[in-house]
Amino acid sequence: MSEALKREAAAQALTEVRSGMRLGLGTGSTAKHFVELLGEKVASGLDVICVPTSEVTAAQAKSLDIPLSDLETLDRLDLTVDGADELDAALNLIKGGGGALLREKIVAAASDAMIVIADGTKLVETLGRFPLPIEVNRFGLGATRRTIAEVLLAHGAEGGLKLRGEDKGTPFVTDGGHLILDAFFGRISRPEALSMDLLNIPGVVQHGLFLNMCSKAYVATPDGVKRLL
Ligand code: ABF
Repeated sequence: MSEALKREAAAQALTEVRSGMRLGLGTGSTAKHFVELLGEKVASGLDVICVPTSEVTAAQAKSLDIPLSDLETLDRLDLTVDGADELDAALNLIKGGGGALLREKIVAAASDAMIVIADGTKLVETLGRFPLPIEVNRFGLGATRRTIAEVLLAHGAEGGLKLRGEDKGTPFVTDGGHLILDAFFGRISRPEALSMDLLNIPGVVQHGLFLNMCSKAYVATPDGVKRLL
């Protein structure tokens, strides 16, 4: 989908930002447009304080003189604006394709509201076409991988599990120093149960299912930006 459509979705989300707000800043190419447009507003006097969801977003925000803070200083945020890899009609999400899911989920959970901005290709009837990112601790990876594989089979995933970056010779390492296993489901029929089963595995740090966290979405399509509540 075109960058212009992503930018339009970002611009719509920006209309919800007011001076004095404490914002979570998302990660990914669509969130990048939001941060850029926010920087323009800050340059014209918008007074916000922001917590980035990745080192990449932090660097972009700093380059735009967007005031930054952290969740030690700000215990709550008013709004997080972030991208997604998939979203369904209930605004449940798969995130983490960019590898930032842990900080994204921490920031979203500390926010009173979360708006997702995405292009129309992210809308699905049932989550799972996009591989589910699972952030895992390096220690005991073999045991963790085996246990996750058992959980996947129990949830009907036949597509297996891949260590992100393995095919390139070096595993991807997250901002938090963890690894990511991508789980190929095809469709996730019981997301709440899967979420709990995965989080019960000691070596799993977090996963990319964002359930009941998103309150609104701006989805850009060739016919314009749709608002989903
Ligand atoms: C980030 O946005 C990630 O969780 C997700 O993978 C990504 C979507 O990227 P894009 O906006 O580039 O499609 O929040």
